[in-house]
Amino acid sequence: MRLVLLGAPGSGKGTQAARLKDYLHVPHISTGDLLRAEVAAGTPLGLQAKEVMARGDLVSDEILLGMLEDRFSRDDTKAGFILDGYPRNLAQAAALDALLAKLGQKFDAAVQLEVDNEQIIDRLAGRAQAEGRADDSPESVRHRLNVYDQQTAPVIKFYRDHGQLTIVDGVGTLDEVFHRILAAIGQAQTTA
Ligand code: B4P
Repeated sequence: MRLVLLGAPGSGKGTQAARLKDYLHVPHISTGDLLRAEVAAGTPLGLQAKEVMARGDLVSDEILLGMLEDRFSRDDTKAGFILDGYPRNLAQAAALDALLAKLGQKFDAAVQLEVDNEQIIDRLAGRAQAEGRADDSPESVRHRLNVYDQQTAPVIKFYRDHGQLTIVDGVGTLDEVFHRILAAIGQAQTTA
């Protein structure tokens, strides 16, 4: 299964991708996690990304594509993947198409988790308290939501226009959202 998970910041992409990975036995590729690992390791790339992420802006397309090509060069992605946090603008959507075409792959579904802004602000305020992530400050969250509307919403429209989009209600318990995603991608559990 090759899945692209879309949704506003805090919509639960990372949370659900972690569960989907265990269920579908494919790697979870989170561009946010890849970037945070670079920041934590203090690499030149991480130093470049740190301020941009804290502000809530998007890190450059060039850096992201390099990271993604590197990750996709690993053998574990041949059986499938859950891509979380990419693409975030139309240039990245085109780059993803080109990368997958080069690898002779296509994704099976682009799933958008829909959550209203009020709920997102609440969730990220909770995570700010629990984890202290710099980009979960109220100011940065507001900015991230604007960036999402301006740059990522066109990607949703692009996939919708191409008949590749599946929308899932992201409000509910973690289990409820998880089972909605499985149903939407035709992988619902068939327990006796
Ligand atoms: P990401 O790491 O992608 O972060 P996110 O959008 O905040 O996370 P997500 O939607 O996964 O939310 P989560 O499950 O954690 O990006 C961070 C930054 O990295 C970006 O702002 C950007 O700077 C950079 N970046 C990443 N990808 C990039 C790209 N392609 N191009 C350029 N820059 C890029 O959930 C959030 C919270 O909600 C958690 O606390 C969770 O516990 C809670 N939650 C989840 N599901 C819930 C539910 N059903 N009910 C209640 N709470 C729930």
